[in-house]
Amino acid sequence: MNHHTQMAKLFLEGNEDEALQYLQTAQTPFNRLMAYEQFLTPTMYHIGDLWENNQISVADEHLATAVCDFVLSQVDYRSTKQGLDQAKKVLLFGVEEEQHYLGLKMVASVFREHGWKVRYLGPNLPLEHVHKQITTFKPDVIGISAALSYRLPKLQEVVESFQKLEWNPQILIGGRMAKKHDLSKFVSDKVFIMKDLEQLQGWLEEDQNKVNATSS
Ligand code: B12
Repeated sequence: MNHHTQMAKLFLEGNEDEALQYLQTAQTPFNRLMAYEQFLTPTMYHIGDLWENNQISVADEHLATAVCDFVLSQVDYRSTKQGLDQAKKVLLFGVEEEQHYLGLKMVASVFREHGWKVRYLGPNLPLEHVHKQITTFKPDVIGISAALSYRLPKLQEVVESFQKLEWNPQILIGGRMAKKHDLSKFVSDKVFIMKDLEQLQGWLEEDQNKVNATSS
C-alpha cells in the first residue's frame, strides 16, 4: 500500500493519533513542506476519488477532513521567536462560498516558516469583509484560494478590486482551480498563479533574495 492509501485508511477510521504518527515517521528527516505536498494533499485527493466513485459517504469524507485538519495543525509551524513586527505580512482567505480550506491552511504554515506575519481568514469570505481586514492589516501579499471552476467570476472581481489598492500588494492565486484551469489572463507583474506549495516556496525564496539584494 502506498503512503496516501495508507493514510487515507487511517483518516477514514478517524484514527488521528496513528495518522499523525504515520506522517511524522514516514520521512527522515521530517520535512514539513513534503509532508503537506506528498502526504496530506494526495491523501485528500484520494479521498475525493473515493467519494466521487461512491466508495465512501459524505460523512466519511467529513471525518477524513477533520483528521487531516488535526494532523495539519499538529505539524504546523509556530515560531516562538519575537520580532515579527518587522516581518512582511500576508493575508490569506478563500473566496465567498468556497468551503475548501486545507490548502490555504498549508499556505499559512509555509509563510510562517519563512518568517512572515500571517493573517489567515479561512474560507468563504465576502469581499466587503476582506476589504476591512486588508485596509487595517495592509498586507504586502494577499493569497486567495479557490477550488471550484464556478468561482471564476468571484475571483476576477476580488483580484480587480485588490489591484486598485494604493500600496500595490502582490496577489497570489492558488487552489484546485489553479491546477485545473488556465488562469493566465490574471497574471501581471503583481498577480501570480501557483499550482502548489513548492512553487510558493520557490517564489518566497526568490522574493526574499530580492529583499536581501536591495537592502545590502
Ligand atoms: C474535503 C473536500 C470537501 C469538504 C471541504 C472541507 C474543507 N473545509 O476544506 C466539503 C465537504 C465541504 C466539500 C464540499 C464540496 N465539494 Co469538495 N472536496 C473535498 C476534497 C475531498 C478534498 C479537498 C482538499 O482538502 N484537498 C487537499 C488540499 C490540500 O488541496 P488543494 O486545496 O488543492 O490545495 C493544494 C494546492 O491547490 C495549493 N493551494 C491551495 N490554495 C492555495 C492558495 C495559494 C495562495 C497557494 C499559493 C496555493 C494554494 O496548496 C495545496 C498543496 O499543494 C476534494 C478532492 C480534491 N481533489 O481536492 C473534493 C472536491 C474538490 N469537491 C468537490 C465538490 C464537487 C464539492 C461540492 C460541490 C460537493 C457538493 N455537491 O456539495 C461542495 C462545494 C462546497 C463549496 N461551496 O465550496 C469536487 C470538485 C469537482 C469539480 N469538478 O470541480 C472534488 C474534486 C471531489 C471530487 N473528486 O468530485 N468538499
